[in-house]
Amino acid sequence: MKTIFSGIQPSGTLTIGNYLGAIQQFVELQNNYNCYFCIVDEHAITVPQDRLELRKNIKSLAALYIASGIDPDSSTLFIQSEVPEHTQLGWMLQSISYVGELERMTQYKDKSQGQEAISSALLTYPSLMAADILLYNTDVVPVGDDQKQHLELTRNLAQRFNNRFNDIFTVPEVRIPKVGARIMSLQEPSKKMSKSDTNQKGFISMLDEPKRIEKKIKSAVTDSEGIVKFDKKNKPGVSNLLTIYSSCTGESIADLEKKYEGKGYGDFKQGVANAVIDTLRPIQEKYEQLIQSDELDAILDQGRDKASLSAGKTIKKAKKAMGLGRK
Ligand code: AQP
Repeated sequence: MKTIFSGIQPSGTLTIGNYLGAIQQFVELQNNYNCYFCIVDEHAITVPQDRLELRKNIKSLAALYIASGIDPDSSTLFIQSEVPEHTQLGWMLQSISYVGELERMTQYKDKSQGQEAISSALLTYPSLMAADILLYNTDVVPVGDDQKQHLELTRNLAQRFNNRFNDIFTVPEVRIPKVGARIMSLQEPSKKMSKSDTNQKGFISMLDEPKRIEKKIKSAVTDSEGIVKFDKKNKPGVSNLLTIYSSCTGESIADLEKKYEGKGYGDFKQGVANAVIDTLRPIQEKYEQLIQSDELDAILDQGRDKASLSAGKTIKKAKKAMGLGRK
């Protein structure tokens, strides 16, 4: 059975973008792959985090993974900082990463823009991400479109290590969903929807109440044309809403365009809101049960132990290949 690894940062409450771009495909894939799903808290600290908020977000993310349909008995769900091999291999991979290639990452450029003091971890984060993936002999990494460049770097680092030291890492393939790979901000449809966006109206959180979802979608930026048509270049707002609608219901974009032919944006936005609310309702109900139970800690303990077993074997081989330690 092939192996999948994917991680999500506990840098806020997940958005519908994280769900449609990442979690939804994890749920589909989990029966056919050996899956590792990681809460990458060490990535979250590449930008300042409030200690108590971070703790809360870690637990919340674990509950959201499970509430969305991840089965913790067949998949390994764990927290990155509880398996120290991640930072160990991350450091080793930093030693073969070049500053130039790290500086070329668009996420680094975006997140460092306008910052007075940029943490060095923000720059070296892709090497840690490569370590996350390579520790588990990962074959496939399912991610949203925004992570494509980091995945390319991971592949380069794996090949570089294998050529320079010993052939121990599997070079992973990236898997990007056909629809929903990049959900855009509701307020600035040229920008990716992000959970850490300071404009609350730009994203739909997976835990938003139905009324709030409706309000956010109704105030989403569209255009003055009044025609429901997919045209990313000229109608980015409407195209984004069509993508969200289609990813939530499984209806094709062409069918949705037909359904709303001759109707205004009011009807269309109500349809989008209903689709999102119906998608999130069962997840929110399950989430409420889980977040109040002790079950989560037991699941995360079990995940940590399973992940450590595999990570321990890889780090041993990687250290030996590089000549670290005594044997
Ligand atoms: N807008 C999006 N559309 C589709 N997929 C998305 N993903 C993120 N945003 C979208 C996918 O979600 C997974 C987890 O992402 P992450 O939390 O590790 O980091 P991120 O990509 O930086 O996500 P955010 O929400 O934008 O977080 P912040 O605001 O903290 O930077 C990945 O598979 C990603 O592709």
